[in-house]
Amino acid sequence: METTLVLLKPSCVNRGLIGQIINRFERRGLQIVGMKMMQLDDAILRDHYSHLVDKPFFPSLAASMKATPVVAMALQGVEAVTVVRGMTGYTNGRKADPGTIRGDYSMSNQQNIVHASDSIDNAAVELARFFKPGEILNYKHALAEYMYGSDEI
Ligand code: IDP
Ligand code: MG
Repeated sequence: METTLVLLKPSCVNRGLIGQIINRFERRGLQIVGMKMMQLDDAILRDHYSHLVDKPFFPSLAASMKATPVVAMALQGVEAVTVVRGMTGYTNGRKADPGTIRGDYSMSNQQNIVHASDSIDNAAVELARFFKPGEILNYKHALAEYMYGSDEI
């Protein structure tokens, strides 16, 4: 099992899409093991987007991520990092494939609805950044045996 971080960005919150996006993850069979709303600040955004702090669009990106609280989610499943990244789609919503979240809900390179961790290592770092110890809750998924073959879990 892997656990990955998803952020429902202000572009999702403001457009009233929280429920629709959470529904996609539940429908796929990902287990929600952590979820909360939080208001991001510059310090956490500089860490979270450390690979982008020197880009000219960073101030605009940071402002967009502070526009409303975000919903932080920890999602668990077999190969959850790759599965969720695939569901998220290409960064630029205009280029993202239909059927992905960004390809279905976004026309923007920046206001692209969701963040998803891009590797197992980054998922661990990002989950620790957004969730305190004890906020990720492991519990038995009642239907796990119907969602996976017995040799997959
Ligand atoms: P990702 O979210 O698909 O992993 P990253 O390259 O890690 O893409 O960029 C993080 C976020 O920064 C993107 O989701 C998007 O909101 C924003 N971003 C990336 N590139 C640009 C850009 O060229 N202009 C404006 N915003 C950008
Ligand atoms: Mg990224």
